[in-house]
Amino acid sequence: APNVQAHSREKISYYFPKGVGEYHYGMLHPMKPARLTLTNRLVLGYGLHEKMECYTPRSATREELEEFHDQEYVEFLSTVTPSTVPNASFSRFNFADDCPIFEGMYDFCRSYTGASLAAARKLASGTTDIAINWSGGLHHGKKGEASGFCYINDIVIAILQLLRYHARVLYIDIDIHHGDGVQEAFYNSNRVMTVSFHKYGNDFFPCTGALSEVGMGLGKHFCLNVPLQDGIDDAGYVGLFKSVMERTIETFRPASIVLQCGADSLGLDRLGCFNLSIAAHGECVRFIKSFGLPLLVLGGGGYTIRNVARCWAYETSVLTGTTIPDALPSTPYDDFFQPSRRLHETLGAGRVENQNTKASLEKIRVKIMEELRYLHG
Ligand code: TV7
Ligand code: CA
Ligand code: ZN
Repeated sequence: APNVQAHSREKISYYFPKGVGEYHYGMLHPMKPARLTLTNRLVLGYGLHEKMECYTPRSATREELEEFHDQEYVEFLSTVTPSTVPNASFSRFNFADDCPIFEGMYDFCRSYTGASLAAARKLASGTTDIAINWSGGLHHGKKGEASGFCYINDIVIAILQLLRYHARVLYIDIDIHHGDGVQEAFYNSNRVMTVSFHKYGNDFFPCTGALSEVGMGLGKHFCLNVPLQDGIDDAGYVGLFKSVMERTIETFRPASIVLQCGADSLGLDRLGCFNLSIAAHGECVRFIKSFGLPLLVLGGGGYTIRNVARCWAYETSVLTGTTIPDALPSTPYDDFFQPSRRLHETLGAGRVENQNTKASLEKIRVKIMEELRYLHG
């Protein structure tokens, strides 16, 4: 029989907020919520919804946003509109080109955050093994400030929810940008370990995430950063990822894992400069799933939107343990996927020269293994 479902297959829950793909940051802005509609279409087109429990989550409430964010900041977010932008608040809360005030911005934030929170609650209650929210993962949001396309940090809010039930939570971030907002929120905590893989150097945003940032106070050694250079390839990235994450999970022994799957680490991304294939990105997800811990899977960056949708649809198949054909299903958005209409499009391997050498990656690996030895206590 095809697709053996006999023994202990994990339960997967999928959260897609109604209308989340219909918001617009502005025509020239690289963040396109429409990629979420595209992703959801591929997920449905492949029939993956039949392998999961699908939810249309409610939006987060103001109180839920204030679990992490300053009241004044949330008040500002909830009242400002494109036509009522007060100049002072503009600089105070860091609203500028990266974080424009667009129509429905507050509802957009409540929508993706509601989904991450519902997913976290489901995991905490032990009634699902894996929960997916591709609209979440906005890792730059700060307590009282917007940053890097992110206004509300749904990840921090979801982790705070998990911490009510779980002694230790591991956060992993494979977006090409440093997960600074999440790192900062838990920098002093020994209950949340944050690990980010990212491009570092030459003023690449947000310019944090050096190897030397390892946490402070009680949180010292509970933060890891893996700074990488342009053009990293599948073998270099996946090799380092597995080796670092295996040891981290073994030593930190988390009760649950939150995985931010930013797809701007793929080759050919509009803002990125790595060379990862969808298969390699998905292999990182498969590896984390293999530990069998409660897992919250979130989206994040990703700016070549046809590839973002391919990547997250593929990762949904990985998480549900389903083999899907390389030929994309037909959707109302077929034009987006021309000319190949294949899932595993070649993402211009070698477009960006690989500045990472075997030796440079090995040096990072050794440094991190040294750092992880402090965790044993
Ligand atoms: C999680 N890179 C978010 C990643 C956030 C990256 C940046 C842009 C950008 C913004 C635009 C735009 C852009 C072509 C690209 C120092 C600056 C330079 C604004 C123009 N085109 C995530 C944030 C990063 C906005 N910001 O991790 C409107 O690129 O580098 C910067 C800061 C100052 C502000 N300017 C860019 O993936 C979701 N922004 C076009 C229009
Ligand atoms: Ca990252
Ligand atoms: Zn990013």
